[in-house]
Amino acid sequence: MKRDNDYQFETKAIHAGYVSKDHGDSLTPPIYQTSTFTFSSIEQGANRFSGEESGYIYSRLSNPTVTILEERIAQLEEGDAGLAFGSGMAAVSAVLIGLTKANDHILCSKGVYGCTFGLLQMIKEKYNIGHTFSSLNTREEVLSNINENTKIIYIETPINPTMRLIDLKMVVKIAKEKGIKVVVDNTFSTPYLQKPLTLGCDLVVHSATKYIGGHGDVVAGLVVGDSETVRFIKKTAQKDIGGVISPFDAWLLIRGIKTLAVRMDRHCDNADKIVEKLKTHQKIKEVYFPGDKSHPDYEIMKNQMKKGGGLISFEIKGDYEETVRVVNSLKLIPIAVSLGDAETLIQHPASMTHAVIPEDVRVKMGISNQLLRLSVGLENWEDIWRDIEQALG
Ligand code: LCS
Repeated sequence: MKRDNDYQFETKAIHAGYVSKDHGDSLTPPIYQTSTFTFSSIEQGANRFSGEESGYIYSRLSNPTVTILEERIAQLEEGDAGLAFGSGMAAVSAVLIGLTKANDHILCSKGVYGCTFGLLQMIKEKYNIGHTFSSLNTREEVLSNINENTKIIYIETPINPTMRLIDLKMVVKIAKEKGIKVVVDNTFSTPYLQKPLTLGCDLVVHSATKYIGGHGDVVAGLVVGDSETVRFIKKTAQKDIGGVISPFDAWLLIRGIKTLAVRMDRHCDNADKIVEKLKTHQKIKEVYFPGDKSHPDYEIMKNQMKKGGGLISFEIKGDYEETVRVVNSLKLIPIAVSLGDAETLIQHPASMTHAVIPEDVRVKMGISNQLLRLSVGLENWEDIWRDIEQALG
């Protein structure tokens, strides 16, 4: 299907970016499992390298299966162009390194995935690209943390794992006045629930390992934005650094995306039901879920997300030992990092995904030793709840 903005999300998820007659009439996109492409003559090879003739050269530069994926995610995020990577961190690092140089500054949401935190530390130490964490929850808070070297405002919303949200329209307004790019990690929401580019943000990044793939069988990343910026990132921070995706992994994502809308609806419905149960259980101290009316950012959720998502964080009443006891008593729900899979997964951010963050910083970010993160899967919600209830008991 060529670009047709009249089609709805669910239709684009299945057809966008693929024309079967260009691929031997195959209904399903083929896996072009090849490292390189042949030229009919030395002149053609030279013309492909110079860009005079379009066409494939070598799979680190581009590959037909990967192209289908890139066009599909671009259409779903409503951006001009997409770029696929071998992991979410390859995508995040390509954007942050590609759009900055030494002495620049990144303003970042107070709370990001642990390895993004680690990356920010590393580029500060090695290249003097500084950063500041801010709640970004008021105009004053955003303005007071911008300096003349700020090039990027980097946002997770919902934030992993505190589940706080950031008002993207409010941040975009300031960023546009100051000429700063806004980059949103849309991993938790997916374009089905939230489309940052339509709110004026400049780039979206994904750990496609999560809901986009949806089946826990691939590690991958994606970037979407305007053609010029995406081309620049490809040239400066993908082509020569090399964090590309394999054709097979691209194919797994194309397959996963077909069911994104139906999966997200089920993840969200299941999460809504589990939250209601958790909230009334006497062993639960606090539940953090943006789809819940009592969440401090519920109004932001209503404005910029379709639903609350499939992730819930919560704290158990009692100490760390009690938290350990509950988690180790689960029978159905695996203890595992990652999220967005068919299987419900539980993890302990303080000792797992966010363990690299020093304890004092981590606690200030809202990640206590009692905090657990549940990625609600696609199982029958009553079975999920039965397992949690017996573990709490
Ligand atoms: N951004 C977010 C919001 C993430 O949650 C992750 C991984 C990444 C980027 C990096 O993506 P990756 O390279 O792993 O594809 N988050 C993980 C998590 O919460 N548990 O395990 C991995």
